[in-house]
Amino acid sequence: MDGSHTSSAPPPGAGADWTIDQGWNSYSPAEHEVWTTLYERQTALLKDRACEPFLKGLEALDLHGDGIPDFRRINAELIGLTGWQVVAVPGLVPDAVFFEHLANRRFPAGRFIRTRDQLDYLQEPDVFHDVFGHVPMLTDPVFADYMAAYGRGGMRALSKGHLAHLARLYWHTVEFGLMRTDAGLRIYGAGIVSSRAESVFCLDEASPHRLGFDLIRVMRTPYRIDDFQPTYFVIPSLEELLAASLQDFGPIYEALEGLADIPIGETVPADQVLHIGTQTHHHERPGPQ
Ligand code: HBI
Ligand code: FE
Repeated sequence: MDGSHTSSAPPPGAGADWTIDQGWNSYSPAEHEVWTTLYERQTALLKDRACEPFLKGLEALDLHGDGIPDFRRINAELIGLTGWQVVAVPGLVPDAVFFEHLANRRFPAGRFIRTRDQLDYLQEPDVFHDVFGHVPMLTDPVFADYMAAYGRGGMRALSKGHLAHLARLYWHTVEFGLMRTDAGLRIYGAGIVSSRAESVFCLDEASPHRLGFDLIRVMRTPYRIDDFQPTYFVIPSLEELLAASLQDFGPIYEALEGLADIPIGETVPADQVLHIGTQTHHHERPGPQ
């Protein structure tokens, strides 16, 4: 989600940094029930699909399924683990606000939760996508450092006009990333772990390509916001992802100037191919061109 479309002034009731009080006491029983339904469904599915750091994060933060967690309780644990905290925001926030929060180890999470008839998909990240999807990985010190490095990189990219390239890095890792493990491919992307259908599609289906992560390749690859990803990028480890983010992006941006995007769903000879997908899912649903 690129929040650059949001207006630059925070909405009424929000701070200058767009944060609001979570207002945990004002959630209704029905809202807590939606969280519990989603939580129980996803945890049953993710046992052999999500990566160890994610599953350990779920345990460490005790995000068990009895309703929407109170950010204050999460933060009491999370800050001690990696210095991160969750802050409530009304919805998508402007790019500069988003990156500034990440650079300071604050994860901006929507406080609202989807309704029962939106269980399977919603466009804007709600508290389930943000807190169940993103926050458990922030208990891992390496990934926590990656997210802070990404925030700093975002602040720099804004000034250099390379935001689109950097957003793709976020999308193909933080939202839809896979990793190689001794037990096989595992999910670490928040957009996948918070989606029942995509948690299956990304690992089991022959349709999507699965390619080895390469920083420039990822930054040349547009992504879908309305459907499953046609291509998933696989990192060998969180350490390698962090190392890639800590290099100087100046030469990377220069190299990208002369490189065209790689059309969605296509592969190129330099790709490290783990699986060449049939692309049948996307051939049947061409989506916006
Ligand atoms: N980018 N500018 C901006 N603002 C957001 O709120 C935002 C984003 N990118 C990704 C994103 N939110 C989602 O990953 C949320 O789940 C955090
Ligand atoms: Fe997200």
